[in-house]
Amino acid sequence: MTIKERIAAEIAKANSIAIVCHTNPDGDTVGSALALYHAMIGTGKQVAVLCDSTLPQNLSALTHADIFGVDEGNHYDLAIAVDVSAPHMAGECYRVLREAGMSICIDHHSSHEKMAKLEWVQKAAANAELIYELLADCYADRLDVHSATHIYTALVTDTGGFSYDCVTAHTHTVAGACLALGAPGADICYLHLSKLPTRVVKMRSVAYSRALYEAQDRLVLVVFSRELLDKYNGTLEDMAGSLVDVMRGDTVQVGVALVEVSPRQYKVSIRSKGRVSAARIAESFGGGGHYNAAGCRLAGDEGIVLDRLIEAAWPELE
Ligand SMILES: [Mn+2]
Repeated sequence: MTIKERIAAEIAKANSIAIVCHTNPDGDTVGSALALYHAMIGTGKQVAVLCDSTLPQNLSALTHADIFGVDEGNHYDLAIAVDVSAPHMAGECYRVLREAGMSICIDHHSSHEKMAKLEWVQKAAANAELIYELLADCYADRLDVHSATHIYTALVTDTGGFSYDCVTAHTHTVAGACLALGAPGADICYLHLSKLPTRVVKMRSVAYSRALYEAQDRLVLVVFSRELLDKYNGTLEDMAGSLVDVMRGDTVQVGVALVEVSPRQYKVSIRSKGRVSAARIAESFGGGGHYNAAGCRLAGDEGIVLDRLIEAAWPELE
């Protein structure tokens, strides 16, 4: 019996099933969960899809997205975690996994921590690649435009539009199968990779036009001041990806975005390229993060905050 057949056998046995996503859900955990849910429709089973946090706007348009709920203390015969790399990533929903009669993890993270009785952990660019394989092998009649859209959304969002190192020929094979099933590839890419409210595009243009380029254009700082945020109803959510455009600059090694969350209080996002460390800059102000993507908080007059950041970034530049 393959691992996929074992999973299908557990699903067949269970009457009540919970599919569990990770907190702060992304396209991969949501797409994986909904494609799996779609495979179970019509089986007469009672299936819940659980997540600790609410869905981001651009994922709530997916078929079945309204099924998402939070843990209400119910008991399930079977709980299946998708794209959940560690118990804490399930948040409160970890209880469901712990207390279910049977538990399964389907995950693609190399850092995966065992948390279920049956584990299918396999390296892939997106977890939805595994879900596709499960559906193709065991629920082929449930592979249609809906599940293909779920899976393609997961692939696109987890790979930055197939642009990351982790993308393999298999990723593209699955993507090709989804397109053949009718997934609207171009629409999915626009919705998840590029679409923004026009007011955000306008706000960013103003901020970019005032950006500070330092150290022979190796360092760029962008300020979203209170005045700018107020003018365009800017929120912290609008800031996701706000450094992508400035990091395109071929001389730029470090990009910094300052968001004035309240008067003279700044949330600082730092991005860097290659061996240049964004984390070290953030750490010098008590923040942290990943090597090339980090953040911290700073307080004070804009000019002084900028000077402190420039001073801290300078030694990191190459
Ligand atoms: Mn993932």
